[in-house]
Amino acid sequence: MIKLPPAPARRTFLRQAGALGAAGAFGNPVLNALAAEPGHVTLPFANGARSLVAYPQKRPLILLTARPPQLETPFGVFNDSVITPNDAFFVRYHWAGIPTSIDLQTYRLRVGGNVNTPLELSLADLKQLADGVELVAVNQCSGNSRGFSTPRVNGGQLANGAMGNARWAGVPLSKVLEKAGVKAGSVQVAFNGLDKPPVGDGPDFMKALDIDHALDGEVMLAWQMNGADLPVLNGYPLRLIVPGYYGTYWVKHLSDITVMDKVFDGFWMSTAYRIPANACACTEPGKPAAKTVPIGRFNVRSFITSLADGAQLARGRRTVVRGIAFDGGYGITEVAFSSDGGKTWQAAQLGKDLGRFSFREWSTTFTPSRKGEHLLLVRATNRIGQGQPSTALWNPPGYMRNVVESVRVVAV
Ligand SMILES: Nc1nc2c(c(=O)[nH]1)N[C@H]1C(S)=C(S)[C@@H](COP(=O)(O)O)O[C@H]1N2
Ligand SMILES: [Mo]
Repeated sequence: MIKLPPAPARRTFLRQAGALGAAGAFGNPVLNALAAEPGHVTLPFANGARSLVAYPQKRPLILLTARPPQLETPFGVFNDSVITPNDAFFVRYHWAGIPTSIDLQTYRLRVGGNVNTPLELSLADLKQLADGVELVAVNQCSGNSRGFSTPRVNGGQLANGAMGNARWAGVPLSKVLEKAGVKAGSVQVAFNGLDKPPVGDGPDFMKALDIDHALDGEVMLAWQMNGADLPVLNGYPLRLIVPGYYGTYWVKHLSDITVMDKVFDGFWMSTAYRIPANACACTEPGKPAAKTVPIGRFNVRSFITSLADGAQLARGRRTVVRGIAFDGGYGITEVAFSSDGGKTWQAAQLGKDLGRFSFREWSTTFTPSRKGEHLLLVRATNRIGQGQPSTALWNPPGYMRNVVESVRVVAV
């Protein structure tokens, strides 16, 4: 049985986080640059003051809300390693009714609906059902970076830390559906987890995938993350992995899989997590989209991780600049870097390829030839030629931000 202790009392976490801060936050220059005072960070937008709070199985992370727990990864973590450690991985829930203890003796995954043989599988059954598979994949919240939207939008005011890259281990969803026997005429598969809205509060968090997507052999049921059991807050004992797709589909504490003979019309598909049905998934502020569709694959993103805004460099000295790039699964083919605000670009070196759903490391060098400010930019391109816009696209929920990112450094 895994038991989730209550979140630390405010005083405890401030003390813990404070001790950490005194030691220089994470010993990481990027994070330190953001740390306003021990145990706190100030995200670079209005009302960006946040506490760093250590939840069970987690190092101190940026607290967005306590009930439900919503934690953002301090950006410096992405410079430490291309794989996001489990204890630093972001946490997102919609309802405070999250499972606080899960007993593997009684835990069952139910597979039902439009199938020949409904199943009730223990985690042990599931592990024996098919050969295990592993995949490195990015999980990113639809609203990652929402706090930068201008004009501002409603929703969790996140900086760039509602994403993470992990090696997931489990079985393909297709194997489980094949075992149950999907009946002809099936249209979608719906997924539910053990968390519940507080009584009378609203619709249970459920998501659905089209039947072909669910059967594609890529969508996974994962019980491990980076070689360990899933942290409770990341979906113990089992979660859905939908490679290349926004985190909203990655249902945690998965308990029910229902094959549907019609389109699933639950709130979290039919009303929430929808984007304008146009090529940019964007609208003019004040002009609602005529038509919307469920959010889908990630667009292309890239970040400089090794230098924080305001970092000082020595004039004439060569500096290695590093970062990460990723997309919705076509694979990053090119990363370009500019040290003059986008007037000229140079190709960066791509790092080791951990698969087309993973963060891809990149690096290049920059030697500031004059004193003063330099605007560093990075932009990536994927295998099908998708890139990043140089001015931010906007939509009412603040989803899918992927503007070319910039870091202002000062040469002295
Ligand atoms: N059971 C359950 N699964 C869920 C959610 C939730 O509220 N409940 N939120 C989803 C959303 S919107 C995101 S972004 C991811 C976040 O995954 P993480 O908390 O492991 O980082 O979980 C998804 N899976
Ligand atoms: Mo999300």
